[in-house]
Amino acid sequence: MPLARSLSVTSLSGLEDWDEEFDLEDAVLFEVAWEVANKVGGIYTVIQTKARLTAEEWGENYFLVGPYVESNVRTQVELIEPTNPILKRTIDKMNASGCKYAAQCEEPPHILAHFHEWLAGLGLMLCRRRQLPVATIFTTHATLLGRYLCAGKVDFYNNLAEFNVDKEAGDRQIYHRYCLERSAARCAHVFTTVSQITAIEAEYLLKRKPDIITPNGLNVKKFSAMHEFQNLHAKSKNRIQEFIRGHFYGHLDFNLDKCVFLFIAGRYEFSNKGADIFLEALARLNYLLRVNHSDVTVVAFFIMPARTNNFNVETLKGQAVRKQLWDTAQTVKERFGKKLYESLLVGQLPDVSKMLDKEDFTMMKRAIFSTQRQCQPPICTHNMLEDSSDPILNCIRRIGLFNCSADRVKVIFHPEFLSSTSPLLPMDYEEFVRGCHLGVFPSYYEPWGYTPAECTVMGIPSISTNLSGFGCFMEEHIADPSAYGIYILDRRFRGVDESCNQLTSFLFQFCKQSRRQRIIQRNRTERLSDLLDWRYLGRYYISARHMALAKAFPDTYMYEAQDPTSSSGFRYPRPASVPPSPSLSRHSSPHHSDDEDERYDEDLEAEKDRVNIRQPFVAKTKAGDGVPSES
Ligand code: G6P
Ligand code: 1S3
Repeated sequence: MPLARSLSVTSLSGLEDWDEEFDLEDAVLFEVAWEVANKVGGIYTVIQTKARLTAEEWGENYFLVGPYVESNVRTQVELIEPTNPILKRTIDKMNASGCKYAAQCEEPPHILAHFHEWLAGLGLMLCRRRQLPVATIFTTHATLLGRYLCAGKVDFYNNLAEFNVDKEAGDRQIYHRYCLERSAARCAHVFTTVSQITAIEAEYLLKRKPDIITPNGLNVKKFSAMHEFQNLHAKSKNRIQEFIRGHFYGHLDFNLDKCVFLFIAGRYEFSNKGADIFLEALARLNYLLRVNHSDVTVVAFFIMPARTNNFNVETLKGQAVRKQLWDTAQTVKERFGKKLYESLLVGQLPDVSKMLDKEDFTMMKRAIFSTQRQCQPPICTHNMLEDSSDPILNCIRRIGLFNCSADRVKVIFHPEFLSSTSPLLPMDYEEFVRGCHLGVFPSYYEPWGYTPAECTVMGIPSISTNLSGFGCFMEEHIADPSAYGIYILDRRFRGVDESCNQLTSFLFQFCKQSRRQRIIQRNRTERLSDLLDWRYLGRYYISARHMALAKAFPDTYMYEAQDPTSSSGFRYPRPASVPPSPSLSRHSSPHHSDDEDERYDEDLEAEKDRVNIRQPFVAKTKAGDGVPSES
């Protein structure tokens, strides 16, 4: 029997060691998903951000397979010829005669195919059904039934063990899709999911416990100047403020400098993503800010795509009016400047009372007149196709947050993903997030949750929940998450009303922070980014791949699983400048000493080095341990 090739690393050192120690040259990796170069939701982000690290490991033997969508191919794909002759021949044959399996080649490579979600699951089942020599991995990013059950009025997490899964899937007319998902999970050599909470869900609903949890990472951008992300926040915030000036024209009776920008973004699943509880909490916050005579104004953005037929007139008009005021001010400034210049040229100080003439005043009066407005600033930026049944709009109608003057909380619903080419708010999502103060994601169903993770790596605090993969992951790895601007709402052990009160309290405390406290908190938030970097989290995918290869080709590969306790060594300590008593640090208002934070930074870096948080790894036990039996 040929000697089994070990796929574990012997030290927790850098990526380069992978290349030196493991020869994956005769193995080929296919990663198959509906969202390859096709943005629908979070899986696109997983694949897109992970690609660079995976390509570093697999080089030219890494292939992504997705749907052929002409517009996406044109904008996202560079067409090239495959260099591997076997693959070239295979692709030629496929092109010539449809998607037929061609493998009569002499020394075929070891094939590893990683399928994401039920949509790609059929390929996995066919590989197994036809007994192809392919190692398979199935990753589910959410279960179909979980998503459907949660969207209804079901106490999901307390009844996981009780569901009659076939009946529930049948009742919701998703039985065929459910069967695909369940079979793919059952057939795969290795089954993974994105978080512990979804692993439990999968065990009950798909009837297989995942072999490995593969949390989602991001490509963390590090700036050479440490505080560059703070400058970016200020820059992006200015642009959001410009938009607000236009949107609220005629009603700008609040201080923009004391304005706090909150946002929720994502797939439009009203209760799964927690938009319901967010709106309710905003109504309560509005009341609290009013009775406490707060000078803070909150603007809450809802960025969730719904069916529309374009921007509405009132919203576009707002930006046009703002632009007109700007142009008027520029014209008057130029005329003023010219008169000043002429006066200086002849050696005279100007007569200030004559610097603005009648024409200037007429121009300015006309501009001011254009800001007269009979209606309130709009809630929604677009014409909604289903306005009367839209859940966000209906909830706003019920709770009465209508952007009135007296309201301290204003709401803007932008039912389309953001784009830098928009005539309304010309910013891409990243710029927008950077300009906000707090991301609010109080999800009930959230296998991972990229939105709060994206906030974190940009140094923007966020609220997530202990029902989201991200929230649980942060709770596990950080001693005092809220001190770092990671607020984790309890939606697991509290009723809806109680959770809503907790959310209101988080928001109210946040609004009470001074600018300095917000700046300190953003610094702390940004320190967590290493934890969410693929350079660290990519190790779980590596481990899953090795496990699958070892299972499918035991004569060639050997998987050395890890002692699970050794990986959980890293935990961010409480920041040095937060008082140790939980009651004092409860709402994490950062009390501060610069020296303490500097010392803390040094300690933290040392701790990161100790557990090698920046490096990929696979630790080991004896061969075969941890490898599940065939299902
Ligand atoms: C960053 C900038 C500061 C700015 C601050 C505003 O830290 O570097 O110049 O004053 O953002 O913070 P705020 O929380 O009020 O938006
Ligand atoms: C799913 O997308 P979603 O927003 O429907 O997959 C994402 C990527 O794994 C995950 O972050 C999210 O929680 C899931 O819900």
